[in-house]
Amino acid sequence: MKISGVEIQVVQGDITRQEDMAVIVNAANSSLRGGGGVDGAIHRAAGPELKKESSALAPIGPGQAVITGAYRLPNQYVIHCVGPVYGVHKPEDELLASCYRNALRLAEKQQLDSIAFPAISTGVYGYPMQEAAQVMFKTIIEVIAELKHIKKIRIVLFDRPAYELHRQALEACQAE
Ligand code: AR6
Repeated sequence: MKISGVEIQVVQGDITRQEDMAVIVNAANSSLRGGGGVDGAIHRAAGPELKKESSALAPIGPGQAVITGAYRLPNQYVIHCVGPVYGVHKPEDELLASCYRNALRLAEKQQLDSIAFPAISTGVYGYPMQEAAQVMFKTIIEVIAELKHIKKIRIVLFDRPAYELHRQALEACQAE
């Protein structure tokens, strides 16, 4: 789907295998030292140099984002966002929106043309996926008008139900 000249894609897959994307986004924690889920997969694929660079930028709070190199990953950069822990960091919708907004602005500042996101906060951090998907697409669509360099935004979902849910959420957003 194209909005204001930017292609928004929803795919099922692994965020560490997005060879054609300039930058991938990590759902990190404030220590930026790696962890489970997407964070673990990204650090494993990138190799130990990533942790050296990212942990030197820590701590960052919920809603914030920083950019590092991608090392052994097939991308140029990794943007590390810390999502809100659902029910703990409030207002969680604002903090989750900040992740997407800050990541897009960081990529834009680097003049990158493509960015891939996982569904931040929807795993260990417990954010209900339907609600999180609405915040994600609403924020992306709000920020799109600011973008000059980014031409492709890809949302990468690990499993089939998450993929179906996000496809429907994007269609619902466009219908509004
Ligand atoms: N590619 C794409 N999506 C994935 C992948 C992958 N390789 N692996 C998992 N997902 P989570 P959070 C999905 O828990 O909720 C870490 O320990 C997963 O199914 O990775 O923001 C950090 O260090 C889920 O829908 O991130 C933090 O401590 C989504 O990615 C904490 O977890 C996000 O799940 C962050 O929790």
